[in-house]
Amino acid sequence: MELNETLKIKEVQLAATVFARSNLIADDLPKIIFIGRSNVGKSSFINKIINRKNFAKTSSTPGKTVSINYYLINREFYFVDLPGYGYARVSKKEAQRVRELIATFFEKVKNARLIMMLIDSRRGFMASDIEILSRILNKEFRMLTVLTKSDKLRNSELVTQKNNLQKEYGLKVITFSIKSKDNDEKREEVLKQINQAIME
Ligand SMILES: Nc1nc2c(ncn2[C@@H]2O[C@H](COP(=O)(O)OP(=O)(O)O)[C@@H](O)[C@H]2O)c(=O)[nH]1
Ligand SMILES: [Mg+2]
Repeated sequence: MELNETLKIKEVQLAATVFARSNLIADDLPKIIFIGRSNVGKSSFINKIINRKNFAKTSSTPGKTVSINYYLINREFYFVDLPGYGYARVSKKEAQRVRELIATFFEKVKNARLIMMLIDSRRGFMASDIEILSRILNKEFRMLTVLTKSDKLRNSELVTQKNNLQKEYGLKVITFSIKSKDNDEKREEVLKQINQAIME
């Protein structure tokens, strides 16, 4: 496949659901990683990108997914769906378990090509995001920030939020809403970024 050609998602398989660090996938296939606070809209975003209705389970009960899900795409690379962090109503012990699982994942991951960090556009970066970000930036992973639920903000507010993140953190930022009419175009844009990350 050529660089810049749009990636086609032909096949998606749930390759693994991992609860313990000893079960993390250790192979060399390229990995596209999705991370964000719980309830940020990560499952909705992944479903849109892979074009499946409810492959990544969406839920109205935040803090439920404490596993790492690996979706094998076209038998070539993985989408890695990391557990949502920062949800106030889980126990301290559970929150700690999630942080440790994420930390171990980033220490051990092989061939991480792109990290998509999802941020609620109404909230911007929160303390728990910064904590995760500090781990990621240390490793110089390639990153794309996705401001989710953009339908909840006025366009001018969205632009301000986007510019802030770009200026303050030097991040590449896109906005996304499951309710927007342009999300097919957004999907194409994201697939292009993923393709580039895999090809390079
Ligand atoms: N208004 C709005 N709601 C969204 C959007 N994306 C997700 N949601 C809602 O936010 C809640 C959490 O979504 P989910 O994808 O399960 O988030 P996750 O916990 O990060 O995986 C659900 O009720 C979704 O319907 C969006 O773009 N706009
Ligand atoms: Mg989810």
